[in-house]
Amino acid sequence: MSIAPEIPRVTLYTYAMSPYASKVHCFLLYKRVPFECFYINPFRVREDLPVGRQIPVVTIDGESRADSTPIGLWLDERFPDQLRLLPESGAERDELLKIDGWISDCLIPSSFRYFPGDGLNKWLNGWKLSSVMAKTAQGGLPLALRLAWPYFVQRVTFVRRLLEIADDGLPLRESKDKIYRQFISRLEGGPFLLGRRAPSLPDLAAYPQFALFYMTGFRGSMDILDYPELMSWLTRMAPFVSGAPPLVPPVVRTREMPLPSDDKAEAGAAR
Ligand SMILES: N[C@@H](CCC(=O)N[C@@H](CS)C(=O)NCC(=O)O)C(=O)O
Repeated sequence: MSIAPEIPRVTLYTYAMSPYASKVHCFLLYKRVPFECFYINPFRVREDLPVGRQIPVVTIDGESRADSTPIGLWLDERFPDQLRLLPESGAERDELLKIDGWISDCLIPSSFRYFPGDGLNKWLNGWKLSSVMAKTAQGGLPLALRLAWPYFVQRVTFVRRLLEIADDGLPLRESKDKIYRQFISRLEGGPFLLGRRAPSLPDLAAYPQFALFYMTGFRGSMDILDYPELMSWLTRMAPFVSGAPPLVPPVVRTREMPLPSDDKAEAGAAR
């Protein structure tokens, strides 16, 4: 009698709007690994997170790892028969990891500045963030805290650290233009980053940094529409990060990302 192989139980501990956790969410969707999301309540991190104090954490059959990029490398090790996030070795792997480094150390800190943004947007996007948290985090958030969120979030230590990194001395719109063009230059004219024909770890790390804010309706998120190369790449990426659980839960989704007109053909061609 043959025994069917056990499917490992995979859990992603996340916040719906965490740029780092959403990287890992896209890794799992791309690899088509079945998983579930545990949306942490920011006031229960110590109690509910299996290791450490930072989101994301992934648990596979009781073994837990933190930190988005090391989690990606671990997923390739643990699920070698699924699509790979990176080539096993070689110069291309190193170059792709360098781009991921730029995403983690430059694009993501900048997102913490661009969303909320300046002036009135700081408040409106701050409330948007607390509303998404309240609708997704286990146990929700008390109303008083939701109202104070735009003030409170800017004072959280790790957010302050990221905002310092993001401060390039430029006005917000110019800074965004610079960073978006730097991203486009890393496509090297190709369908995917580094001019590759298929997505890899940094494509999956970058996708949510544009899509999350757009799909949840943050003010300023529609600026991506001014960059045709960026929009074409986002459109090509969409079929690779479809699936369940969705990157943006329906309860907080206000817009859809564009899909290729013939998405199956495009996804098939690139694989
Ligand atoms: N290097 C980590 C950074 C993760 C991170 O900063 N996560 C934030 C949420 S987006 C967090 O949990 N911060 C809490 C803290 O640093 O105390 C990664 O790539 O996963």
